[in-house]
Amino acid sequence: MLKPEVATALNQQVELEAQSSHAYLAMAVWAETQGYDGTANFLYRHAEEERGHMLKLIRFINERGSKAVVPALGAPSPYFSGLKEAFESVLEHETRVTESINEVVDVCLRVKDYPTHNFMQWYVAEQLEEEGMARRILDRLALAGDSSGALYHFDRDITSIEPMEEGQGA
Ligand code: OFO
Repeated sequence: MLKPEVATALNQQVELEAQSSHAYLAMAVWAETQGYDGTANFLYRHAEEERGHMLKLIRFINERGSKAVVPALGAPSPYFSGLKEAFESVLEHETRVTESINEVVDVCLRVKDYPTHNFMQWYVAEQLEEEGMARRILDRLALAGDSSGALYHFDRDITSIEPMEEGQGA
């Protein structure tokens, strides 16, 4: 059975992963309705990945004899002024997720829960990649500026970032 402080920290992480999935889903809808189809596909897949992160935590909590809590979620922001604002919000979000994962790891060390500490290392590595990916996307967007031609190419090419990220994350 998980120690109560570890179960609480993991369930808070479940909520944050669920919020991430929800936020990226809303962002995908925004991108699709703006005509950014490549970005929308990227974000729909990213929303699925975050749901996968949530499920992995839920299964772990239950397997360790505790009970996962399925959280209530608020509606995420449905509007963005452009791709730059959308991906700035992705980076902000991922930075928050990283901080939260580090806190879970801290709790595990404090109460000497080494199996959960070991389990969380997958998330530590995943966050490094996700933050890196968000930064690379923002770099590309900075190069594109306001040029509609460059943004068109960005939208067409964004999916090419994914296989590398997924391959590294698995
Ligand atoms: Fe990108 O948040 Fe999951 O781990």
